[in-house]
Amino acid sequence: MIDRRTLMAGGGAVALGAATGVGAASSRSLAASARAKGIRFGSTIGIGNFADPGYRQLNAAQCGLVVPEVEMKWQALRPNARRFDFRAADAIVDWARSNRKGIRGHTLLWHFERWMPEWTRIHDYGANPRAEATRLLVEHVDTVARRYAPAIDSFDVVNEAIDPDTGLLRDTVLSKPLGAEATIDLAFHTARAAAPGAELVYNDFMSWRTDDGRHRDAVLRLLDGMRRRGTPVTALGIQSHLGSKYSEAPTGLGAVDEAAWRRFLNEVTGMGLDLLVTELDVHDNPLPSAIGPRDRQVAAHTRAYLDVMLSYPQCRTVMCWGLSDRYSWLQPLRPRPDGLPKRPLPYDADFAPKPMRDAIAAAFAAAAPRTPARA
Ligand code: 9MR
Repeated sequence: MIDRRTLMAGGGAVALGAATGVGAASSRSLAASARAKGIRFGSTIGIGNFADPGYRQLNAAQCGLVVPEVEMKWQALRPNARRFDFRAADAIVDWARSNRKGIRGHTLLWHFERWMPEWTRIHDYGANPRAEATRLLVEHVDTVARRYAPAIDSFDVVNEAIDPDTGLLRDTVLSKPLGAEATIDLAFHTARAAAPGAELVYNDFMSWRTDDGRHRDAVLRLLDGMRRRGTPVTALGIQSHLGSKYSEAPTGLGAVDEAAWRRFLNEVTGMGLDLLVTELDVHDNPLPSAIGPRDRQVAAHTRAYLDVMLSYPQCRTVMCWGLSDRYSWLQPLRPRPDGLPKRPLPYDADFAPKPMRDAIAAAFAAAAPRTPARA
């Protein structure tokens, strides 16, 4: 027979577990499970969810590392050519520091025209557009990296510079007068000067999918070129939006080519670069409506993927792109055909742990210990 005290204690643990993800079944935080192997675990927080105290508490309990979802992008920091607005980014940095979390910076340059602020397109670049584009880029990267370098030891310097369909470098209003390669190089050199001790990352969404070979090859060409030119990139950020591509697989999460993926990772690490999982989530549109089978497939896919990634001792950072299904970017942007809420993250919409959370913890438990990241 269970007495009242035991019941109360158990009930308390369950209630606390639902709120913080720290319950009887998962008493060790994901950050602690990762840390035991020299890995940093974290997630993105920011616009739309940072104001939720329960969600901040979940992040505080589970993460050793946070990354602002939008607040450090040009679109958020630069209302116009003359001014920076650091308020939203500072609020996250202050919260992370007071909770003793590491912080990643995302992103000093999203090299994708669509995500540059509108004013950059109507800006007067004057008689020497090359000089003005250089001035704007250097001013931005230098100001942001210098301001946050004391708190941030890892920056996504350049994000998504490649068109995955053509394998060619994109162009933006800044890179047209400078050339795409020169723009990317300048961002890295400027970041290095402003944040001498930081990990400098090229971040992109090439994946282990069978149909992603062109994107993987293009990333290798870019990294190899940077290495030959002496561009100070130190790591590849692998976004890891699993299962996502434009075309939906009719069933399951799409075919993966683990051998090709390992060849890719071998090439990247062979260049002396570290690996980070920067934006893990699972786009579950092609999976069944029923929650049980759906969650199991999401978890199995996550586990298989992390086992490959963590087999590389150069992989010392794993970040989810959100912790709770309530706040996934995929929810509004890629709705399921059956209209049901998506379940792409380790915690459900009420912050209760899901099988994906167990899969991440199990992958950390199975991983070999590694020399911790610099921070
Ligand atoms: O999740 C982010 C979403 O809230 C923003 O509206 C969007 C534009 O800033 O960016 C999303 O995050 C992206 C990240 O910065 C880069 N990789 C893909 C992410 C999902 O689109």
